Amino acid sequence: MKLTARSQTVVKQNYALITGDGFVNSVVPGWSNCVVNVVINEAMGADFCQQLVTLGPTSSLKGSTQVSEFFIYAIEGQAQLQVEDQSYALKAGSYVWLPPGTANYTIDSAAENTQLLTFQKVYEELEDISIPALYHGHADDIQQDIYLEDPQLLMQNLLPYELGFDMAVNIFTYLPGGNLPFVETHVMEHGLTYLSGQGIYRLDDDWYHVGKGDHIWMAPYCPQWFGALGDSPSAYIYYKNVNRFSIEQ
Ligand code: UGY
Ligand code: MN
Repeated sequence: MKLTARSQTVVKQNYALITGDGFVNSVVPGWSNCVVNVVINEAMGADFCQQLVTLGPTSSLKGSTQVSEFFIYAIEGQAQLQVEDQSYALKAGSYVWLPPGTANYTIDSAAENTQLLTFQKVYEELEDISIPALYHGHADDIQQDIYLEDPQLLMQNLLPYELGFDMAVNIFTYLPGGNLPFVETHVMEHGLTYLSGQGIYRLDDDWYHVGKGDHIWMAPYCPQWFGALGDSPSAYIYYKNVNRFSIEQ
């Protein structure tokens, strides 16, 4: 099945669909010879930052995380991440979570057109829980769990489900015809990037045809639903704030 009526960028108070048609590059001090698209951040109303970074052989990204945690996922290509005396190969599907307080990181030695997706958020410390150490892995090594008892819906949790982590990053794969079983409305917000396939996303009372290369921000309580279209699986990677909801004021 071929579907061509893909949606264009829409930015609303409660959500944004960013399809890349309006991207303008941003300069990040310490990052050179790369293209940085700030897809979602506080200026939009979000409580985190999501960036798409395109690198090549002369790119060099140097920085420190300070009060934020920094999640990096390689969408395509390859590059090398250096933190202190450790080196990590980033190839399609690799990811790294850098804790707050990481003094010096460097990303370089990238292949042409390497694409990295990043999620950054100010880390919320808990009194009795220590901050996790750097965490890394590859999506191929993470098992796909059946989501809400529907074998059409496969969920991969890239980060451990432990109180030390206040963000979750998951890859959600829908087999052809799969859809969320209900319209979700929840306090957590999302930043999402399509990795493959296509489908219809409901955001508030609006419906969009979305697919590979599109990004979505969903504010807390934005009603959301997704149904996959086409004859190949549909997958997106998404951020969610977790583990820090309090009833104390
Ligand atoms: O984890 C979630 O809230 C997820 N099911 N939301 C979504 O895919 N829009
Ligand atoms: Mn959700």
